[in-house]
Formats: sequence, structure tokens, C-alpha cells
Amino acid sequence: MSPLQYRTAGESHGPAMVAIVEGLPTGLPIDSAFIDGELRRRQGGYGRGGRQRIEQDAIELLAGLRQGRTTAGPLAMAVRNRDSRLDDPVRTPPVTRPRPGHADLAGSLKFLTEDCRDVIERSSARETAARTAAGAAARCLLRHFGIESFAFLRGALDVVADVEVDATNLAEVREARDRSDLLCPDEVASEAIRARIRRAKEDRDTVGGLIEVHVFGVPPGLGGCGGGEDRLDARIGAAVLGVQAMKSVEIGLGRESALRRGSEVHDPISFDPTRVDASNLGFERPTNHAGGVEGGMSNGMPIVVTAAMKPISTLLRGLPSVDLATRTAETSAYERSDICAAAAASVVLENVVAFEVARAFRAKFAGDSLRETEDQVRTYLDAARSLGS
Ligand code: EPS
Repeated sequence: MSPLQYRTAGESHGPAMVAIVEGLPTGLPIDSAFIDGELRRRQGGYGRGGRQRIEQDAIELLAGLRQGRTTAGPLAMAVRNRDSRLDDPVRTPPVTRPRPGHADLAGSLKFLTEDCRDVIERSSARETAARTAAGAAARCLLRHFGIESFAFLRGALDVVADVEVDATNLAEVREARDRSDLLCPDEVASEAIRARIRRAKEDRDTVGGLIEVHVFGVPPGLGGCGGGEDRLDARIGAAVLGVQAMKSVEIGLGRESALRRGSEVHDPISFDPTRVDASNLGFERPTNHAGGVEGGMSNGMPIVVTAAMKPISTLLRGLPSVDLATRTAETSAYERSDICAAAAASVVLENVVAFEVARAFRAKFAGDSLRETEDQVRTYLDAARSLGS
């Protein structure tokens, strides 16, 4: 069985976005309604552009499934683009005035072209539709083992939501998040961010956001301390920064750790034998500043990730730029875009972080079939539970 991995293909205005996922165990039920629900959520959020009124993202399952369960082959999914017009030179014209912040200039220099269009078509955040589908498919595995990923918009500009989420209030916070068209569970903060996006739109400007992801029910021992590549935090970090427009990623306390002494950072360990049961090994931590990862390995606490998304690079008012065809000073190009896509990006990160957890889960519990994987999880947890007894 190959390691759990995925690849996407597709241009923003090509026929489809495609995801191929390899390494799921055979016999796993794939909940296509759940995947479609995640794609729908990704399309939403106050401040989104006109494209989302055209698209109705849903997966077409092309391979790797029989009667709703995974086969031994890769899972292939397509999300058709309704706004498919890649080869139409009138509706999809060349772009020669690179937008600061976008891939336009760096990509044109890299690929030696004065037309940024080829770069734009692949660097576009439209690709996150395929990534969301891949992550949501991997979540079908995680959910089978009681592992749940949850993301929300923590803030934007000067607004920070006042909300704490843990396993005990997850359902309530999820409801509050889903009531907000910014996926921000703090109603006051949600309204304040909405007002700032509205103002940015009037100013023909854009807004980014701070996104928080929590993964609950993660068993200990995922990832590794053998080398940098094995570290779960390193894998999650790379995956988050692999998402368009992400500029920073933190695990647990993150950057704040450098501003405190050790006694105010590290989470004390205790053991309560009365708490030991099928899902609890009995180790307790009163805080989770580590964000569920110590020494590159999951420690049994929820995994907590915070990411900063930069403001969308396409500004209606434009920014100083240079026309690559003439080398003259010009205002950057404008194409239909979002004012703020941070709520949508939180859905992407909920699924992308989950994929990395699933990847580490499969590296540890690598059974060919779901049945064998279940056995491996049970055997490992029994052994961990019997430590010291
Ligand atoms: C997006 C689709 C794109 C953009 C946006 C995200 O569609 P179009 O370019 O046709 O309007 O709205 O892409 C970007 C923000 C970007 O910088 O590329 C989507 O489906 O998420």
C-alpha cells in the first residue's frame, strides 16, 4: 500500500479541477455528500467574488470506488468548472501588468513569459477546490476513527474573536460558526469583520484573515522524532504554507512561546487511572500550549494550528506595477476576484490539515484494508494503555 498522498491538476478556467488520492485502505466508505458539503462551504463567505455565483462545486467520482467503498486503486475526483474558457483569447486575455502579491511577476520571470496568464491559471486559489475534496476524502477515514477537524475565522485586521473551543463545547461552537457567513463563531467579531470588509470594498481594497484549526481525537504517536521529515508539525506547517495566500503558520502557542519562560509554556503531565477507557489513556494536561505536538509527535491532545492569510492580491484600485511587454510603469491588472476569502480558506485549511493528520495516521496504521487498519489501531492503543501496569 502506497503512503497516503494526493496530487491535484487543473487550471482555474480549464474544464475541471482534479484530485487523485492514493493510499486509503480498501473497503473505506466514502461519503460523497460530505465532500460536496465541504466544497459548498468553501464557496461561501462574505466578501467572495462573482465566480462563486457561477460555480456549483461538487465532485464527480471517476475511479477508486465500488458501491461507495474504496477499491485498491487511487481515488480520482473531478470538480467541473462551469466558467471554463481557458483557450478563449477574448474572455481569457493575456495579463502583462503583474499584480503585487500574486504569483504573476515571480512566475513570469521563472517561466520566461510576458503573459502571466499561464501562471495565474494554476496559481489561482480555485485549485483549493480539488485540495478540499482530497482532504474531505481523507476525513472519511479519520471520522471512522473518531478524529474530527474543525476550523474557524479567528480574526481579520484589528478584530479578534473571543472564543475558545475544546472537545466539550465543539458542537455549540460549530453551530455558532455555521450561523456566521464569515465562519466566525463570535457574533460581535463576525459583524465587525463584515463591516471592515464592506469598507475595504468601498475603498476598492482587500482583506486577509487569521484562521484557526483544531483536530480532536488524534491518538498519540503520529509523526516522528527520527528526522525533520517525520515531524507532524513540520508536515502540517508545509501543508498550510502550501495553500495559496498563507503567510505564517503556528502550532499551539507558536510565536508567543518565545515571549514566555518555560514554566509558562510547557504543559504539565499528570495521570488519572480512573479516566482510562477505550478512548483515553489517562494522561492529563491542564493546558495545551504545545498544540498537541511534542517532539514532532502527536501527544494525544487536540492539534491546534493558526495560520495568517494575506489580503487578496487583486485590488480593484490596483497597485503600482510595470507592463512586462513594454517595461513602462502601469497600474496592476484587475480581474474579477474576492475582497476577502478568509472564511473560504478556513474550510480549505480544515481539510488540508486533516489530510496531514490522515497521512501520519496511515504511516502508523498502514493496513491494506479498513479491517486491518482497525485491528492495528486497537492493538496499538491496548499496548499504550498497558504501559506501566
Ligand atoms: C476562486 C476562483 C477564482 C477567484 C479566486 C478563487 O475565480 P476567478 O479568477 O474566475 O474569479 O475568484 O482566486 C483568487 C483569489 C486568486 O487569487 O487566484 C475559487 O474558486 O476559490
